[in-house]
Amino acid sequence: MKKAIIGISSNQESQFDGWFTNHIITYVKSEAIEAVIQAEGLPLVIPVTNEEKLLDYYLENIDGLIITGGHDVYPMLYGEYIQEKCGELYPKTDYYDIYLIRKAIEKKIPTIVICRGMQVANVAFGGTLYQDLQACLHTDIKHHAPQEGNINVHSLKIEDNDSIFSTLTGLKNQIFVNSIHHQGIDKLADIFKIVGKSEDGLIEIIELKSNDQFFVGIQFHPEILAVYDQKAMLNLFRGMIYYIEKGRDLTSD
Ligand SMILES: [Mn+2]
Repeated sequence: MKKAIIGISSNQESQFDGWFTNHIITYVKSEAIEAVIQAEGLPLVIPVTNEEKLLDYYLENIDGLIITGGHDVYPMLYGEYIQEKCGELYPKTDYYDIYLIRKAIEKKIPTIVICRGMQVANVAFGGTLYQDLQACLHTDIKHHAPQEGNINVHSLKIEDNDSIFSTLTGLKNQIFVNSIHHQGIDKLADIFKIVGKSEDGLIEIIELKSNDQFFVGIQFHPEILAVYDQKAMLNLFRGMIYYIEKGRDLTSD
């Protein structure tokens, strides 16, 4: 049986020391790849490029897409100047992610956008971001807990128990999640609906208002929780692959 090919977006970073000093490294967090493998999909890392024809070729050949985390989104893309607490920017990945997300939704490719992936999806459709949660939202919740990536550090209220997220994970009402972010969604783009919020009101799970395609946006990191043995989160990735396979004629492979 042919496996579902899941495109995984990558990131780039300039190296200032070590073996690759003065080189640019392309990377993906291993848990995103591992979650797809555990869900029995075939991960295909998509290189960072602004060559639209090349990205189109990837989009033609993938069955599903995962947009992973990375740098902060360039504030000019949502009409703001850079504020003091804004983090490191890398505009090349902004254009790359926005191109992939817009095309994936247009082509109805099943898509999960994670962390910065959800933020950049919101920007791609006209939404805005908090450049720094402590500075903008004055929250007491520990959203930036990078040392505890495999631990659930704050709660979320699920506002839509019939969402794709709740249906696939079985998680409803109140859940606990990890948190490795300092930015977040401010104004939500019109095409999305809120599925889950943290106690301070920050949007942490979104889906499309139109229910005719598979799209889930998540501010926390289900791929890390999935590989740290949280079955419910692995079921999100399994569910995407099941959704893809159900729609394909598997007997022809
Ligand atoms: Mn959070």
